[in-house]
This record gives sequence, C-alpha cells and structure tokens, in this order.
Amino acid sequence: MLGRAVRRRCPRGLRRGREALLALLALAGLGAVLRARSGSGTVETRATVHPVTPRTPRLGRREPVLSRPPLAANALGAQGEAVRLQLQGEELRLQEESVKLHQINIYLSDRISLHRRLPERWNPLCREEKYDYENLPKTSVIIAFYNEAWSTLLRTVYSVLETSPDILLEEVILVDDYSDREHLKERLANELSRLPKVRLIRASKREGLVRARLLGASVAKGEVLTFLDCHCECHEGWLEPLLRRIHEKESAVVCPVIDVIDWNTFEYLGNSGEPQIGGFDWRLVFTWHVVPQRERELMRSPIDVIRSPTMAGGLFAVSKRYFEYLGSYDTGMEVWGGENLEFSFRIWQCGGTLETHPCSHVGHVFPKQAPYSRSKALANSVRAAEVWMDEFKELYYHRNPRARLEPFGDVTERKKLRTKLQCKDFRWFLETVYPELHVPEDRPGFFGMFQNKGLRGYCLDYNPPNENQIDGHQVLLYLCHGMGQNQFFEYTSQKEIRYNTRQPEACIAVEEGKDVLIMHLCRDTVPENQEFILHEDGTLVHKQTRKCVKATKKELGHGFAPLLGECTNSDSERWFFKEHVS
Ligand code: UD2
Ligand code: MN
Repeated sequence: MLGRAVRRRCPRGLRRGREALLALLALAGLGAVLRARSGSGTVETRATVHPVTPRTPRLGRREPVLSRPPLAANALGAQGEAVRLQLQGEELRLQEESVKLHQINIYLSDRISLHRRLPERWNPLCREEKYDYENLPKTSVIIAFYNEAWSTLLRTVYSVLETSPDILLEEVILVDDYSDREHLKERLANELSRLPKVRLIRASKREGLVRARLLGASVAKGEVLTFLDCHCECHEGWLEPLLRRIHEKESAVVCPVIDVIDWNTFEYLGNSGEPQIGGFDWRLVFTWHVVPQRERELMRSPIDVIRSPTMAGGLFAVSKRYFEYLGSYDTGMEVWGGENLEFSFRIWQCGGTLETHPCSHVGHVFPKQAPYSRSKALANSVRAAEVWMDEFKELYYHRNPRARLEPFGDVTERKKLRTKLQCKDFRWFLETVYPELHVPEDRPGFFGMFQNKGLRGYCLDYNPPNENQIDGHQVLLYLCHGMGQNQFFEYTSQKEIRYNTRQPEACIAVEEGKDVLIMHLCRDTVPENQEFILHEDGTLVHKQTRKCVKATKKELGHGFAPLLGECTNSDSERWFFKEHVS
C-alpha cells in the first residue's frame, strides 16, 4: 500500500466549492455551459474526504486510448536520445529562427515522431505495482496553451492518449488561451477532431494560465483533474499512481516527477533515483531540493509518496471536488507565475497535502528562456504573499522592494476564503511543512543594501553566475540600485553576513590566505571564517583575521573589489545598511 494514512477532518462546504465554480463560469462568459450543467445533480457534502465514494465497478479497457504506431528504430530521437542535426545554410537559419520564436528547437521537434517512445525513468519497483483499475477515479486531463508550436503540442496530446489507460481517461481538454498563430486555428481543430476523447475550447480573450486552466476545469467531467503543460511527454504508467493516491486520500494533491526534455536536443533526461521536491526562496522563487531525512524516514518504500512543501506548478492531479472546495485558483492572477506557490501554501495551510509520486514521470520541455512576457508574475506573487504569508510577507518585501509598490488588485475574496476554510497560519507552514527553510531575522537596521561610507553610492553585490550553485564566487562592489535581489544582505545576531535571497543561502567568507571576500554556503554553527563584527561606527572587522573590510577601486567584473586590509579608521572601512535608495 502506498501512502500514509493521514486522515484529516474534512472540510465542510464542498457545496460552496461548486458555487464558486459556477461564479467562475459566469465570469468566464460560459453562460451556455453553466445552464447546461446547473441541471445536473448537486455536489454531495460529506463529513470526510477519505476515501472517495466507492463507485460501481466500470468495465473498460486497461490498454491505452490509442496504441502507438510502429516506429522505425532509426527514427530521430525515437527512444528519447539526444539529437543534433548537422545543418547548414537555409536549414540552419530556419532552426535558429524556430529557437528565437519558441525558445525551443522546434525545427528539430518537427522532425521527431509525435509517437516516440521514452527511455525507462522510473524506479524498477514501479513496474511491479498492481492497480485496481475498475475502482480508480477517471480523470480529465487539462492542457492550456498559448502560441505553442505544433509538434510539441501534438506530441503532448498523443503522449497522453498513448500512455493513459482508456478506463481511466475521461477526456483531454485543450484550452487555447487566445493564441494568434495560424496553425492553432482551423488546422488544429481539424486535427483534434479526429482524435478520441479530445476536446478543444478557446478563450475569447487572453486569460493567462490560471483562468485558462479554470476554463478547462469548468467543463471537465472527470472526477479528478490532471493538469499538464502543453509541451510534455508522459512516461509509461504515469497516470495510475496519481489516481490511486487521490482515491486513497481525496485531499492529496499529487505531482508526477518532472523529467527534463532538453529544449535543443529533445533528449529525455531524468533518472530513476529519488526525485527532488519543491521549496522556495524569500524572493518567492520556486526551488528544487533533495528529500530531507525526516521525510525519508516516513517513507515506507522508495516508491511511497513524498510530501513536498511546494509544486513547480504545471503538472499535478487533484480531485475535482477538493479543488473546488479549496477555492480552485486565484482568478486575479494574470499570464504566468505565482499561482504555484499560492496553491501550494493553500493546500497545506487549509488541510490538504501536496505530494510527489516517484512512479509517475512526465517529461517537460524547459525552454531556453521565457518565450513571452512574464511581467505579471510579480503582482501574482504579491497576491500570494498578501493572502497566505502573514507577517512573513515582510521578509519577501525586504528582498524585493519593488514588490511592495506593485499594484496587485483586490484580495478580499481570497482572504475570506482563508477564513472560511479555517486555514492555518504561515508560521505553522514554515515550522511543520518546510522546517528546512531558514527564516531570516531581519532586525531593523541590519538588512538591505550594504553601502560603503567612503566609496559613496557603492554597495556589496553578488551575482552568482549559476543559480544552481550559489557559492564559490567573489563578492563585488557595484552602484547601489535599491532593488534588493543581488544587493540584499542581512547581518545576523550570529554575526554572519547572509546573502539570503536564494536557496541554499550563502554567507560571506574570506578566501584562505587571500584578502578577498567569497561566498560559502551558510552553516548551522557559524564557522569562524564567516564571522564579522559590525561596530557601531560602521567599521566591519573579519573576526578571524582582525582585518577590516574596505571598499577599493580595484576593478572586479563590472564593479570594484571589496578587500580585507589593516584597519586604518577610514570611511572606506565603514558600512551601513539601507533599505531603499533615497
Ligand atoms: C512553470 C510551470 C507552469 C506554471 C509556471 C508558473 C512546470 C513544468 N511548469 O513554468 O505550469 O505553473 O511555472 O506560473 O511546472 N499558458 C497559457 N496562457 C498564458 C501563459 C501560459 O495558457 O498566458 C500556458 C502555456 O502554454 C503552458 C502553461 O500555461 O502550457 C504553463 O506555461 P509555461 O510552460 O510557459 O510555464 P513554465 O513551464 O515555464
Ligand atoms: Mn512549461
């Protein structure tokens, strides 16, 4: 048996979830659908959400909805291996153009079969799992898309149909979020109309991924909603574990393991080892991290579900009824970003669990860079912070002062939802669900830009060249910009100078035998090398060497180098924190 028997009191008010959905339908301008559906039976309210109501056994095929057509063994990327085309002239130009437009090598994608096989990426134990197919809930797979390329979109659809057991798949709902590319108009509608169980609905204006997904949810007939991005490929057996877990525990929101599909070679990466789980840093950026020991101890086997503080956002399954009960999504969020952390906080704080299932693997093409503007992400994150983070939102605002000025609209309804569902506070979330996250102290006067007194207008700055490896580089001096981020430091009561906008956090240290400042990862017990004394007059002394940190004009990168030297009681050795540029 998978999973822990976590029983929670159910949330009353599932009926209200339905009201919310109906309100949303009206908002989405789906009057006809609304009338058609309001005649159907009301959603039953139950005292517990565990387990899902037993249903009459269904007959149906366990085989996938569509079987994969044969594929030549030497077809490009046929088994998910890397492909590198040797191109010249016009062909090379076309490839480059496709990358520019989609931030994915679509020229190559167009040459790889829509029905390719994938290499085995799950734990071999997953193959031994048995499922009670007739009793698992059926799912609607919802895929919102905006200006997606033909082959990545169609490969997603085929991959769902060719890996999902017929008996478990209610339908695939594609939601066109007001795309303006020609291939997504008639041609797409025609193509999809030939496929079983596939529906296409179109937004009448650009809704952004949150409302586009909700548009799909509003017409979904399945008991479980499974959301996917529009450039995914599903690994064999991906669906069963998700549905079984939700069948066991309705308030579990379950994510597959997200394997990386390379944007340039279409190689299907990922491994069968322990998956990573989700976290975030204090800029409210989603982060990946290894499963903590305390969680590993709770797992009964390597293929048990793993609880995760947050989700990446795009790929998850949730009971439709539970999704509605939880208040679906914040419809005030636009385009992209923030909804994943908002939903993660809400799931946990309001009594659900967020889990990753090691046997469910889905590949996702991470583009080279964002293919469309994501400027709305800031307002979306602010909405999440305002509703769910209580006083801890200040830690976010300190690290991103622009966020405080960002207009984020009205969140009254979302706050009411929080009260109605009697959700726990953010402190509980941090202490119980994400104890690995270091909570900054942010003592007044000891965080923000760390500005030099002698070299006016210059601040400590750290720009890690690789976000996945924060430590190991030198700290700079750069013109103060007041935007937090790379110029945000905190001087703690442990006498560390923490760079705590990223995860894992880095602390300023002195490079052995040299007079330069370098970043090391912070430790629970502060190493001597990371201890600095900040005197009242601003003099900053490295405790171990008793040398002063000085601003110099020695060039380093785009700025100057702060260096250690004998203390001379000069202003270049004096530092003070400022929250904003004024
Ligand atoms: C990640 C998530 C994504 C979403 C996002 C935060 C994964 C693998 N992906 O970014 O699902 O949670 O973080 O918001 O976890 N779309 C629309 N309308 C829009 C913009 C996007 O329909 O205005 C669609 C888009 O075509 C895609 C999905 O929404 O199918 C997610 O967008 P993305 O793929 O650009 O986001 P991604 O994967 O970078
Ligand atoms: Mn995506």
